[in-house]
Amino acid sequence: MTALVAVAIAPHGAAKPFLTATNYPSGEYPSAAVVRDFNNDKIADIASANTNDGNVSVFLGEKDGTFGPANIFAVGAGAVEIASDDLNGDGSADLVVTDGGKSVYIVLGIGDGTFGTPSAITLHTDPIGIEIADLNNDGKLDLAIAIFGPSNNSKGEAAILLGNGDGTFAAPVFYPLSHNGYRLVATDLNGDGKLDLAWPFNISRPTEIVSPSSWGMAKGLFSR
Ligand SMILES: [Ca+2]
Ligand SMILES: [Ca+2]
Ligand SMILES: [Ca+2]
Repeated sequence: MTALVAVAIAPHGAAKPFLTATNYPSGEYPSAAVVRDFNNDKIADIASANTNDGNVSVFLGEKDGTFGPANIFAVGAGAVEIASDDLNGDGSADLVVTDGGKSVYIVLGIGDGTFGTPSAITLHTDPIGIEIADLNNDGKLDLAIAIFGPSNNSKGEAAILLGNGDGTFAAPVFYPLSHNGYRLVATDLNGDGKLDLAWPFNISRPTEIVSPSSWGMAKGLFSR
């Protein structure tokens, strides 16, 4: 078991201008985390994806900025990325987890900090980065998943899964990317009111990460 590191910011004017870290035990290799209010008490909570254990640790926030012990539940063979939003519109935050293998897991929140049984969506290879957004402007949240190819020099894909508004999704549609990439973001890049996708390229191509002009931009992707 390894630790998810949470930081407490030193009070304004405090003598030490450093952050103080508190370690909260999580699952093995917590590779990603998301902050959201999972028990609807208006206090931020943390959920971490624990890669090697294939589970998620949920830490409920306390009023004093500390967190309770992890509530851990299994998702699959791995858990490499995690994102959260209210996928079914019931007012409680839900989770999306990728396993880096072949699956994306949808985990609906109960609203008290616990979660239902994960449901798996199978993709053909290596789903990693997750973006939750209403990509087609129908008022229902959709998923864009960064599909990492079988090697660093492979070309990746974006998998688009349109939401049904109830926590289920239509079959994925795959769009080939010009290069590989771990993550993607959805934002309106050309100001036409429609979300576009952008992704930094593979870490083996560092100059393309630091220069925004070299990001792969999918303007008009969804009109193809
Ligand atoms: Ca909370
Ligand atoms: Ca929900
Ligand atoms: Ca939608």
